[in-house]
Amino acid sequence: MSETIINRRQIQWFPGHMAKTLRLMEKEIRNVDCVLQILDARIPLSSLNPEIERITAGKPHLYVLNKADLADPDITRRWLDYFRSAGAGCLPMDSRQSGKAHAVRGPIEKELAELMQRRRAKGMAGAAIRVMVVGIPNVGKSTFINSFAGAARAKAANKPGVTRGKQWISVGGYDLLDMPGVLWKKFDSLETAANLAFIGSIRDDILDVEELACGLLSSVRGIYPKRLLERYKLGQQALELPPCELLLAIGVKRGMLISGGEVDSERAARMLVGEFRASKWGRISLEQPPQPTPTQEEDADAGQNI
Ligand SMILES: Nc1nc2c(ncn2[C@@H]2O[C@H](COP(=O)(O)OP(=O)(O)OP(=O)(O)O)[C@@H](O)[C@H]2O)c(=O)[nH]1
Ligand SMILES: [Mg+2]
Repeated sequence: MSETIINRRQIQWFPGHMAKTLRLMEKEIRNVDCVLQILDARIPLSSLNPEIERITAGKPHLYVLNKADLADPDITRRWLDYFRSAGAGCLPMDSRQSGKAHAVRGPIEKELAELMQRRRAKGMAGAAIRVMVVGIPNVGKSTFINSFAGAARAKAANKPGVTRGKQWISVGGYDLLDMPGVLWKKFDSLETAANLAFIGSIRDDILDVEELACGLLSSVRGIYPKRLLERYKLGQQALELPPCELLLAIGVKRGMLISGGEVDSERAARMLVGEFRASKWGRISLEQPPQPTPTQEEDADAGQNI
């Protein structure tokens, strides 16, 4: 993966307002009963923010694999197993469906059973459950809250950085705290950075769109080669091309030429990234759960067969 996906000019995916959000989170965490970390179902690990993990570690935690409608359903099932086998509450979600977010009520109330029991004993059974909704930018936190509320109570739009301050939204015995999206300072790998860029969590204006498109092609052709060939009516041999030549071949197929017959590679790149994000390539997961490591018994069994 190229290092230039994030424009060399200025690596500014962690602007001042994100540091401010982390400080706000540190303060507000004391005022909530539990945390919902919204992940992107297409990249559950790349979208899991280690800073959020650190700040929210002391509170009951539930993971929501949002935009599951865009992800490969088989891989999402494997991710659910992965989180659950690690003892973490986790459920898939399409937050664009009004009311669907109510699916978190059961798992939250199970997680908070003791707290609710204590409240009942004190005659405070009616007290609202306070939930902090956190995650990376553009992952769908505000849309999730709107789905829970059954109405457009929080501002949501398809670009990172829409929510700028905290907002409490009260609905049906719950107080939900909407927070601005936040990334972290140092990504552990270029792959993580690229995945976050592909799904639109890093502002596009600091990204090089052609590098972004080439990176996306490089990633997707390894996992879903047929989808690309079918969508852009390419022959099998196109898969042998380096990603940036594949981008040009797609530009030619789409008639995106400039004077002199050259391909308008920037336009082709924008089209590609836009089509991926709009799910025109079908339901795609860019990340798969790590393979389970064999247990010691399995190792021993395997040893007996040698
Ligand atoms: N397909 C699909 N789109 C979703 C889903 N949830 C949210 N979206 C879309 O994702 C975009 C971002 O949604 P927001 O709710 O504004 O995201 P956010 O996490 O609040 O973003 P910031 O406030 O910028 O951090 C919008 O275009 C939503 O319609 C989902 O489950 N499926
Ligand atoms: Mg928001």
